[in-house]
Parts: sequence; structure tokens; C-alpha cells
Amino acid sequence: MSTRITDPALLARVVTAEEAATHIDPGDNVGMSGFTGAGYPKALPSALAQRIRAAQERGEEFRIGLWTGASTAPDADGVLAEVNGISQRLPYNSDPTLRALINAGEVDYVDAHLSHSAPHMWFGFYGHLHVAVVEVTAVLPGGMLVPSSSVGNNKTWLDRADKVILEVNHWQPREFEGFHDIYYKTALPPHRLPIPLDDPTDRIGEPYLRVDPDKVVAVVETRAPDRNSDFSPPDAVSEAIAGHVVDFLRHEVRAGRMPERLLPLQSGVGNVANAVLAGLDGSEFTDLVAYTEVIQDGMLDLLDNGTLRFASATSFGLSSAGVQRFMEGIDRYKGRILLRSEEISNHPELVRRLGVIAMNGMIEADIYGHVNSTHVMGSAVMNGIGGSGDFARNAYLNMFVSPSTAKGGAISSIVPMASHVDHTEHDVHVVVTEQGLADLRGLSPHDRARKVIANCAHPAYADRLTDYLDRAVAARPTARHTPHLLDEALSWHQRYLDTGTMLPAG
Ligand code: 0RQ
Repeated sequence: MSTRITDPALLARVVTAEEAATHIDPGDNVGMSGFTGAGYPKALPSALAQRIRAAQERGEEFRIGLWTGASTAPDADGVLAEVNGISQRLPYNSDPTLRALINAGEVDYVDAHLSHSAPHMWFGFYGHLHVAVVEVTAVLPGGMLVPSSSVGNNKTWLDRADKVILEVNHWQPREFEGFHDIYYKTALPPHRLPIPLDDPTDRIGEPYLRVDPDKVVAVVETRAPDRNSDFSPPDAVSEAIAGHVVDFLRHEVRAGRMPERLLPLQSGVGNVANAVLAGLDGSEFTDLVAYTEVIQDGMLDLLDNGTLRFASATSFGLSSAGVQRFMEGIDRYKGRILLRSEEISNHPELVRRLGVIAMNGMIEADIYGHVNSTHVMGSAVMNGIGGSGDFARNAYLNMFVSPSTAKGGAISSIVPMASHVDHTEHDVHVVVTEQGLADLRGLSPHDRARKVIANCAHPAYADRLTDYLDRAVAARPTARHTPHLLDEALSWHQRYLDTGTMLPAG
């Protein structure tokens, strides 16, 4: 197995995952690799979960703080959540077992902007990092590491942790060497300099992560796949959403607000985001570039047929079929895909300067254009804000997309007042559902509300929303800028809650 480790000193540190797990102690903060189910450690978390369970059986408390790039998988977050071994989690989670513990109040979840996670670690906002556990593709002499299918916060975890455990995954293609661009010239204020990235295709760093070999306490070899969740095939609803988005992009080009090759695209995670990319497939748009976080299957399609020329991201988020396609054609993608640290892929200044078009999913939008990306019924977290705020707040143009209803039509995704706000009316440009698209730029709150209801609400809810707005306007003659009937707005979600079935699955 050891062909992937060519540093003799680090080769000598190869141990089993169980031995490696003994380097993690109760109360440690552990920085793991992993982003959208890609590049997370495959063996160490299960071994650590066993160690935690054994300690619990002896009556000892054993929990860790778990920090990552973004989401991992059942064999990382999931196994640790099953033994209730996580006390604090940041910056993003989508694992259902861990989500249930977070929503039960058992785990402190710090739902942070992804672009903040590495700098906030460096600023000392999160406390001390004891151990880094990072998956890599290969270990080269002198502690040079070929990263794997995500970069996330790995640079920061490797630099800041007292101890490092490396997982060398032979399942990850050795050809990954050259797919990464790790920027090391970051500094803390007041010594920060502009990041010299002028175009999404620019290389500004090095192809390798670096680790101080003296900090490496264990190396584990694995051969296990990433999470590789499959996507639902686009249905009529997601195809309609994609159609509205693509028509709107055409409209923006015709209006002279965007070049024919558009501006760099960012697309969020999930089925709807993937379907929007599928909507660009077969359109007249070609030669586009992406400056995004995650490369989902839809982006591979676009790269394959020339719609997309280049994609900069921090991670893959492919289905099993997508992985197979990527692995078979890996040489074709080399030079057209670059993975960066998430502090660069999501950097607000770069997103603003490059003029990114940001397209992200949402849970609900209110009539005035406040968007909730994270909380069902205002209280139960679904996944987290992830990179949606990094991109939306700084984008040239942002769009939030969602079916107009959830749970088989039982819930309206357009509501009088968002039950939780991640993106405010000041940030949100365009709201899209299968019903239509509301372009909110330059509109007053009242006009935004009429447009969101008319264009985006499902017909089963539109009249109720109009009635709400009419009565709010009538009832608040001296507060008509953004009128609300507070009791009614706040009780809008209560009838769903009363049914007891609408909270996210744990
Ligand atoms: O739950 O499967 O249990 O029924 O939310 O909803 O419609 O499948 O949509 O997969 O596109 O996810 C906002 C969650 C949308 C995602 C969100 C329930 C719905 C279903 C998923 P079930 P869909 P998607 C870059 C950008 C934040 C992070 C982000 C997300 C589940 O896009 O996590 O944007 N975004 N990052 O039933 C009750 C509603 C609901 C609702 C949806 N109004 N009420 N439940 N659901 N709307 C990537 C990263 O940062 C890593």
C-alpha cells in the first residue's frame, strides 16, 4: 500500500487507525478534512468512535470539538454522532444523526460563514486546535502533501494543530497531483495584502499542502470512497426553476448588464442547484467559467460539453456515477478544474471583484425578500449557511431558488415573515421558484412584496399572502414602509408546527 508515501520518516509512522486514534484525548478540538462529503478521513472517525464508546463504558466522559471544511459523511460525522462524541461542531453539517443531536440541544453547533472559518481560527476566536486529521492522496518527501478531493480548511488545520494525523487514501486518484492551488501568503491584519487572483483560472499558490513532519504523530492508509450521494433526476419543478434562471440570464445579457459569456458562476449544493446547472446544459451559453465551492455532477456535464471552460472550487460533490466519469476522464479535466482553500474559494473580496453570479437554494423567502437558508420553522437547523452568505452578499447578482412549496405542498416556501433570516432584503436580488422569478433589484419593500407573491408563490397560497399584505397595509397607515401584522406573521408557521411533521428528519 505504501507506494503513496515517499517520505521515509513519515512512512515509518504508518499505524492502524485504532493506534492513531489514541492520540486524540477527551476535550480535544479536532480539525478534520472534508467538504460536501469529499476528502474526509475514512478510518480515523470510526476508530475514534470505538475509543469514545470504550471510555463511556468505563464511565468516562469523552467528547471532542469537531471542526471541518463543511459536511462530511456517515462514516465521519455520523459515527461520532452515534456515540454522542461531539460536544461542539463547526462550521457546517448536513449529517442527519448529528443534526438530530444539534436540534436536541446536545451539540453546540457554530453555524459559520465558510469564508470566516479559517481566519477566525487564526484570529483565535475558536480556541486551541489540538489535532488535525487530514485525508491526502499522497505524502511526498519533506512533508509535501498531495491533497485529495477537497481542500476546505486543511491548510489551516495542518498549520495550527499541535499534532497531525494523516490518512493516505489509495481510492483517491494519484493523478490528483496538479489539481490544487494552495495559497500560503495569507497574513493577519494589519499585515494582510491583496490576494493576487485576477481571473478564476489564475494559479496563485502551490499544488501541495505542507506539514511540519515533526508534528505528524500517525499516518493511516485507507482505500475507501467519498460519500458520493446520488442526485434526484431533475423533475418538472426543478426544470421549471432552471428554465426561469436561464431565461433571466439571457435577459440580463440582452439588457447589456452581463457579457455573453456571463460572469463567473457559483452554484450551491443540493438537487435544485444541480438541476439549474443542467438547465444551462444545451443552452446557447458556452465558454463560461465557475468560481464556486463545489463541483457537482451538473458542472462535469458543463465541462464535458464546453458550456464551461473552467471551474475553480474547493471540493467535489459528485454522485457515484459522477466519480466514475471523473476518474475515467481525469486527464481531460486537468487544467480545467482547480481546488483552493475555502478561505480563497469563498473570499468576499474576490467574489465581489470577480463579479460572481451566485445561485443558492433556500428554505423560504418572505414577501419582502428576506431569505432563510438554514432553519425550518425558525428553530430547527437543516444544514447551515455554508457559503451561501459569502457568495450572495458579495455577488454581482444573486439568486435564491426553491420549489414554491415543501412537504408535498403542505408548506409554502413564500411566507409573510421569514422565521429565520440568513440573507436580508438588502442582500437578496432575485427569488426563483417553479412559478416564476422575482427580480427585486431597485424595488421598494412594497413593490418587492407584490412581485414575490405574484411571481413566486404557489397559487394555493398566493391569495392568502395578498390578503395578508393588503390587511397589513391597511392596518399600519403610519408604518407602510414594510408593514406587518406581527401576531399573524409570527403565527403563520404555527399551524405547520401543530401538525408535528414538518421538522427536518434527524
Ligand atoms: O427535506 O428531504 O426531509 O423532505 O429541506 O429541500 O427541496 O430537496 O432542496 O436539496 O436544494 O436544499 C436550503 C436545505 C435546500 C440547501 C437547502 C426541506 C425539504 C427537504 C431539502 P426532506 P430540497 P435542496 C454552497 C451553498 C444552505 C447552504 C448553502 C442548503 C430539505 O440549499 O442547505 O446554500 N442551503 N450553501 O422538505 C420545511 C420549508 C422547506 C423545507 C425545504 N419551507 N419548510 N422544510 N425543506 N424547504 C454549499 C456549501 O455551503 C457547502
